Amino acid sequence: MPNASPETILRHDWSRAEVRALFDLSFPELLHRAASVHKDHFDPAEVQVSTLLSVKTGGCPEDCAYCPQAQRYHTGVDATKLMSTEAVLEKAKQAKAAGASRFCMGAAWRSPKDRDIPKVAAMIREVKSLGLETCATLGMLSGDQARALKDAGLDYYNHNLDTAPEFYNEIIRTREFQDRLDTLEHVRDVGMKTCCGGIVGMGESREQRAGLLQTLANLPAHPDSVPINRLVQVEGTPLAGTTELDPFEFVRTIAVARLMMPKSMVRLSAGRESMSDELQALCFLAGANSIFYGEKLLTTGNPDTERDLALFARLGLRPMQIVETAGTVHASIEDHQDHPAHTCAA
Ligand code: SAM
Ligand code: DTB
Ligand code: SF4
Repeated sequence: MPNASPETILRHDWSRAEVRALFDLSFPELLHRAASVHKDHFDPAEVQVSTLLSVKTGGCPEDCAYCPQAQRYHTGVDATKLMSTEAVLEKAKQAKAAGASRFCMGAAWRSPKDRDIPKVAAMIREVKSLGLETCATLGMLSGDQARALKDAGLDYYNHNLDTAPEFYNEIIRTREFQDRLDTLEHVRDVGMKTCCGGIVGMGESREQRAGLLQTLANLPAHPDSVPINRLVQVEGTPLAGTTELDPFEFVRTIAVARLMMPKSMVRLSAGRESMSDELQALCFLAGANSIFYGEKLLTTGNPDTERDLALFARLGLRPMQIVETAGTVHASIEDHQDHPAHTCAA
C-alpha cells in the first residue's frame, strides 16, 4: 500500500528550488527515498522490456545536436525508406519471442507527412495484433495525425522534451520547445499515453537537469513513461567530445524522476551499452523500471541480449508481463496514470 509520504502524491506544481533540493540530497538519502517510493507503486523486481525498431532511418532535416540521424552531420548513417509492414511485423514477432512486451517504432522525421500515416497505421495494427504494447516516435504530430494513430491502436506516443527550456536552444534550432509541448497536447487530447523524457550528459548543468524534470512533472498529466537517455556520443555530431556526465549524477536524475513522477515507468534508455552492471543496478535501485532490450537502439548499440539476461539473473529481476483483455493490451501491474483518458480498460 502506498504510504502517505509527500513524495507519493502526484504533483504538477514543482518549483525549481524544490527539484534542486532533491538533487542536492546526499546520495544515500536520495536513493533511499526513491527506492521507497518505487516500492510503493511497483514491484521493484519487475522491469519492463521494450524493443525499439527504426522503421525509417537517417536523412532527417532537423539539427538536433546529439543525433546521428540528422542529415547535416556526417555520421556515416545511411538514409533508408520507410520499411514495409511485413518487415516490421517480422521484427515484432522476433521481439515478442525474445520476451519483449512493448514494441516501439521510430522514424527519423521532423513530422510524418499525411501520406505516411496510413502506412504507419498498418504497422501499428499488425504489431498490436501480436499482443504487444505499441509505441511510436515519429516527430511532431498534428491533432488529426494523433487521432489516426490512436484509431489504429497505438498505445503510446514518444516525444521527448530532451532538455530544460532554457538549454533547449543550445541543442535544437529547427523547432521550438513549444512545438514539443503542442505535440504532447495533441497526443493527450486523443487519449493516447505519452512517453516523454530527455537526454542528460549534453553539457547541461544540474540546474538544467532539474529544469527538464520540473517541466516533465508539471505537464497536465505525468508522462506514462519517462525515458532518461544518457547521451550516446556519435562522431560527426556537434556533441561528440562533450565532457562525460558523472555516473552518480545520472543515477540522481533517475531517482529524482522517480520521486517526482512516482507512478510513471522510468526508462533507463539510451547509453546502457557503456554502463557497468553496477551502474545499471544503481539505476534500478533509484527507480528505473524499464529498458530497451535488443542489440540496437535506432542506429547505435545496446547491450547484447545475453548480457541483459545475465544481468537480470544476477539481480533477480523479472521482465514485466503483459495481459490481454478484450482487445486491450496493458501491463500486468497497477495501471500507472493519474489521468482518466489514459487509463486502460481492465
Ligand atoms: N525524429 C523523432 C523525434 O526526434 O521526435 C523521433 C526519433 S528521435 C531519434 C527520438 C529521441 O531519441 C530523441 O528525442 C532523443 O531524445 C533520443 N536520442 C537521439 N539521439 C540520441 C543520442 N545520441 N543519445 C541519446 N538519446 C538520443
Ligand atoms: C528515447 O527516449 N530513446 C530512444 C527512443 N526514445 C526512441 C532512442 C534512443 C536513440 C539513441 C541513438 C540512436 O540509436 O540513434
Ligand atoms: Fe531528426 Fe529526431 Fe534525430 Fe532530431 S532527434 S535529428 S528530429 S531523427
